[in-house]
Amino acid sequence: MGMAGSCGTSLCCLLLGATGVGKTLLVKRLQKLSSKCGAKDLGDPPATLPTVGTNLTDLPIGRKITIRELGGCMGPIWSSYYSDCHAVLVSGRQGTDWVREEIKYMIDAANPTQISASCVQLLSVLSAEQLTSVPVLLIFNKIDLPCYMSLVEMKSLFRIQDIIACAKQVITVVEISARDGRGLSDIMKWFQSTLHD
Ligand SMILES: Nc1nc2c(ncn2[C@@H]2O[C@H](COP(=O)(O)OP(=O)(O)O)[C@@H](O)[C@H]2O)c(=O)[nH]1
Ligand SMILES: [Mg+2]
Repeated sequence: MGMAGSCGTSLCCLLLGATGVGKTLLVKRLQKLSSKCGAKDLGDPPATLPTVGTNLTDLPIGRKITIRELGGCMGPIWSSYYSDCHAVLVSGRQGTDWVREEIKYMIDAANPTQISASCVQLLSVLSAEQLTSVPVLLIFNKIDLPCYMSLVEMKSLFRIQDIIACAKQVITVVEISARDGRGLSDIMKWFQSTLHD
């Protein structure tokens, strides 16, 4: 069971990703969408504070789902939450900062040891033994921001297709904006089809 007790009877999902990619805002949006009133109008994005440590949120989607947000700085201990995990959401942002950072790493990657930290983190998640049969949702957030690289180009830079082909998990990719709400319904559908039982 490990850390399992922390989720009680609900299904544990881990939400992983670097600081600032929009994990907390995404969780707040999903919470609003899954609440009884269904919130057709999301309204202005609520303010988020940088998450210190970890953050637990319950979503009443069919069976109760508990999302545990773990930021990039927690990377070294992500694996202590892998046991009893039912799904993993890995988020990255499609916005300019992230792309710039990744391009920088990628271009510097004439030196093969300099692959981007987030790519390495993703690969380490996918190769974790406890997660071999856990469904994975790969989230590209902030599609509302201007981006000088198309998603197609970015996916090929990250070799997303190779990663999906080599991984043991079923990986679904979604493009979203936690700010304007695009793609959030795809995440809800993913939860419903992945975590029904
Ligand atoms: N433009 C835009 N900004 C976003 C989006 N998602 C989150 N943000 C902003 O990014 C910042 C960091 O978000 P937060 O949820 O705290 O990131 P976290 O560190 O991953 O939890 C906040 O200012 C959010 O309002 C998005 O889809 N589009
Ligand atoms: Mg946060």
